[in-house]
Amino acid sequence: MALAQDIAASFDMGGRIQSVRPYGHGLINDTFVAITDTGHRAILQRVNRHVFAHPEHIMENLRVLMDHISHRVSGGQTGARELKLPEIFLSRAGKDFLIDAQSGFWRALGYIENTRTLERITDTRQAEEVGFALGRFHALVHDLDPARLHQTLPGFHDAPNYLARFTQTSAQKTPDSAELKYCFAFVEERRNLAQVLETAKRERKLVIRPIHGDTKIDNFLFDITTGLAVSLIDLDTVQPGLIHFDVGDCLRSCANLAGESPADIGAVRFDLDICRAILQHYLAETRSFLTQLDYEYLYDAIRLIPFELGLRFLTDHLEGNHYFKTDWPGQNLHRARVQFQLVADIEKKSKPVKALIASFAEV
Ligand code: GN1
Ligand code: MG
Repeated sequence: MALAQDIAASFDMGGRIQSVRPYGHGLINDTFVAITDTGHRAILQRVNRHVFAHPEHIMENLRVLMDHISHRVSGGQTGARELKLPEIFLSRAGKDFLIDAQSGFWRALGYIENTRTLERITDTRQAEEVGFALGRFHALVHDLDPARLHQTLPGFHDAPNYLARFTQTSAQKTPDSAELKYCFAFVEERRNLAQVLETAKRERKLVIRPIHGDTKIDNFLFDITTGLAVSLIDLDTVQPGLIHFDVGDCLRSCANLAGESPADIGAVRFDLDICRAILQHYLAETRSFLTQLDYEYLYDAIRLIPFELGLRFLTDHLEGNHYFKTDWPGQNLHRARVQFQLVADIEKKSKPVKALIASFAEV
């Protein structure tokens, strides 16, 4: 905390720092909120260097993104509703980040006032807002050349690679609990699923575009007064990818009303009403540039991304929890089971989900 306070004072936030407190529930970076004597708030983050090999690339991407979006807005091409991005505060040395004595990588971003995050979606209007915000984000960046963005996390949604790593790690372990046995068998039955998007990408059926990369519910900001979604934050994983990663990730997070760590795994469901509301409003923003093939791979993405995240949690559990922060020893195994339960429910509902997508594709 003392370090975070020192660091906060080394950024130019337009006032003297009054307090610095831990903030949010991120599983990767260390996040704090700093308040100045002028009443301004800023989000201060130490980026996890074990995850991001080149954190400076995150900041370069953010500049490219902001430049592109402000261009679009000033060009008058967007509708009246705008999506806000956090401003970047410069360090007192005039840079977008600073490195502390232990090589820690810090950056400070503007806090978007009068907003809140939702722990879970409680009505379809919020789901419509999520769909709008993700769709608008994709619409704003779809004409940005993805080659202008760094790969901040190479292979971030490379499911075959996650599967290969799981296979290697699990080969050295005997599943010694009913939970592990269940998870191992669950993965075995779905080995073929892992390659579906990577194959489509290789065969050029799907297009590489700039994506957000981490579209869970926690990263959507809602205006406290109006309830409208006004921002999509946590832009560390903005990089070239498939919009399918974002849509799949958004639905696996938002349509699972039990959340990522429920006490009762049996309560995990894929909610069709939430799915419908998100997709409808997402597609209203993106249909002008999506292709027929994009629609054809949406169901696969919705099924794949929770499977991929389950694999990531499970592998991290087996490897000693070096990647995802945990509060208790079996948490990553528990998280994996939650994602697999969600996959199973999506599979059970494959008919209505596919019908929904088909109905939107025809409009
Ligand atoms: C991580 O950045 P954070 O903690 O919100 C992870 C995502 C997972 C998510 C699951 C860089 O997100 O991929 O979907 O946890 N981010 C990274 O909660 O690995
Ligand atoms: Mg993130």
